Parts: sequence; structure tokens; C-alpha cells
Amino acid sequence: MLIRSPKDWELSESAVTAEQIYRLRNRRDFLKTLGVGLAGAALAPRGLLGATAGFPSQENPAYPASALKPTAYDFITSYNNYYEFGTDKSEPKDQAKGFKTDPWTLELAGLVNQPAKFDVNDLVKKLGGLEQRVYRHRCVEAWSMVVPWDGFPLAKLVALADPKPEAKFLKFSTFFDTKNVVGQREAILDWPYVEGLRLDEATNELAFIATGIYGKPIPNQNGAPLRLVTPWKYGFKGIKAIVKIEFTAKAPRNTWNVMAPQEYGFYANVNPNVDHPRWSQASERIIGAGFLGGRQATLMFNGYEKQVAALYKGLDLARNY
Ligand SMILES: Nc1nc2c(c(=O)[nH]1)N[C@H]1C(S)=C(S)[C@@H](COP(=O)(O)O)O[C@H]1N2
Ligand SMILES: [Mo]
Repeated sequence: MLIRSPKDWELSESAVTAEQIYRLRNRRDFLKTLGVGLAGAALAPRGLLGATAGFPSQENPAYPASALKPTAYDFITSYNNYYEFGTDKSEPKDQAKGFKTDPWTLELAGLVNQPAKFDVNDLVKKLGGLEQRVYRHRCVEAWSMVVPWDGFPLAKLVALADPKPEAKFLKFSTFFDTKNVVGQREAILDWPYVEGLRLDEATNELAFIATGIYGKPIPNQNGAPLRLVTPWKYGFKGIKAIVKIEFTAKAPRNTWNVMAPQEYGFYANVNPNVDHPRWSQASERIIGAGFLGGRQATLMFNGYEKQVAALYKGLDLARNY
């Protein structure tokens, strides 16, 4: 995201049609349109999709599609930041295609009573399936989408690991695979991509691990098979293809903070009042809203102030960006 800013013409608006706009009430029709549906997801060849357990998911009525207008599937899955598979927004869709994300193992480690390794499909079953939540998604580059995620609360995973009293933070890591992932053969970022949360952020009700989008397994370019979603924070906190979560006593560094500490902090809370050193964060471009149409004011904590403001009481948000 240091390299170039997104351009309006990278995606043709003709890619969006009324039929592609997701309507939760017509979920079955929508899945039919996509040609997937339940059976499709279950029978998908291993390696082409992420983890397939847990579908269909249960709508969480606290985060319905009726409250926000979901961005069209084509935009969510073709306009991506995923530097392991290219630095251009259009590249991950093609370049991540052949990457094998099923089977996949997640490791829980560090200051926990239950260190473990889980197959992702087994883990989803163990956690009791998937729920669907429609969340805002705001990148630090000042663009936004609305994504219907399928997944499970991160708090469930934390409970499974059973952190020791000394555990205060979570450190998340993506794979490091120079054999299969061309982008990682070059020092574009400090690989592997890592991210962190405070333990109380990780157990906030909003913190979510996504294994799906629009009711089917999450595509590789969006972070299959497991990807962090923290909707009150800038998108770079949402680390993709997680292989390990380590519980620590001290705050871990996160990749973008390591790359450019003056520009990207540990917290990365969406804040229209604290500008990025090189651009304003007061408003955002709505992806898929049209060439002229789409800007809106950015909301404090991306509109989730009620759920998360208490986490940052007394913290100077201009210093702790
Ligand atoms: N492993 C990894 N995770 C990542 C990134 C990345 O380059 N590598 N990019 C981040 C950034 S900057 C954003 S905005 C989101 C984009 O998620 P999306 O492509 O699903 O919209 O993923 C985040 N997670
Ligand atoms: Mo981002």
C-alpha cells in the first residue's frame, strides 16, 4: 500500500449488475446464481477452495445485510491487497489461484494452557459451525467496502487456547513459502506478514475469523482458509491465511508498523480525525459505487464506536494510531 494508490478505473463499473448485489433474503437464489450452493461447496475440489466445513452459515441477526448494502461479490474478490500474490489490486485473484489452502493447519501457541494444532475443517466443527456477519471494511488507503463474512468469533478460539494470566497479546502469522509463493521470494515486505491484537481486543464481540464470504468458502485472494476481521480497524490488521496464533506478554510488532512506523501503528483504529501523514482519513471511496458517485464520510471506529470505544478509554488516539 506504500507503492501506489488505488485508481477508479482499475475495475469497470459494468462488472456490477443489480443481480450481483447480494440480498440476504434471497440467499438461496443468490447461491444458485453463483452456481455454487451447498452441494457445490461440499464437492469443490480440495485445494481450489478454502476450508469447506460449516456451510451454510447461520445469519447473526446483530449484523444483518439489511443494515448495510453489501458490495458486489466481484468487487470483493477482484480488488485485493495481498502482497504475497502481487502488489497490484488485480493480481491476487489470479496469482493466488493455485495456492493450496485445504488441508490447512492452525497452531495455537505461547502463553496458553492448551497449545494445539488444528485442521481447519475439524476446528470449525469443534467450534460449532459458522455464522454470517455483514461488516464494513475500511482500508487505510481510504477506500471501503461492505462484506458479508462467514466465520466464527475470535473469542471462541481464545477460549479454546485458554490463555494464562500472563498472556496480554495475540500475535498472528501468515505462511512463509518461497517455494510456492513467488511474491515471498522478494523482500517486498518483511515476511511472513504478522499482526497483533491486545487480548481484550481479541475477545471483543466484533473480532472475527472469516472462513467464507457470501455464504461460501473464502477465496484464496481474500485470505483462505482463515483470515482475521476487525471491522473497527484499518484493513491491514485483517491478516490473511493465518498459520499461527501465539499468545504473548509483550506487544508484537506488526508488518506495516515495521515497514513504516510513522505511517502505520499497532492499533490502526479507523479514525477520521487522525490523518495518515500523506493523505486525509476524513472520507473514503466506496468500491463499486461508480466512477463519480462514491465517497462517504469515514466514521469513528468505522461506525463501531458503541462496541469498542471502551477499549481505548484514556488512550491518546493521535499518538496511538
Ligand atoms: N497476509 C496478508 N494479509 C493481508 C494483507 C497482505 O498483504 N498480506 N493486506 C492487508 C490489507 S492492507 C488489507 S486492506 C486487507 C484486504 O483484504 P481484502 O483483499 O479481502 O479486501 O488484507 C490485509 N491482510
Ligand atoms: Mo489496507
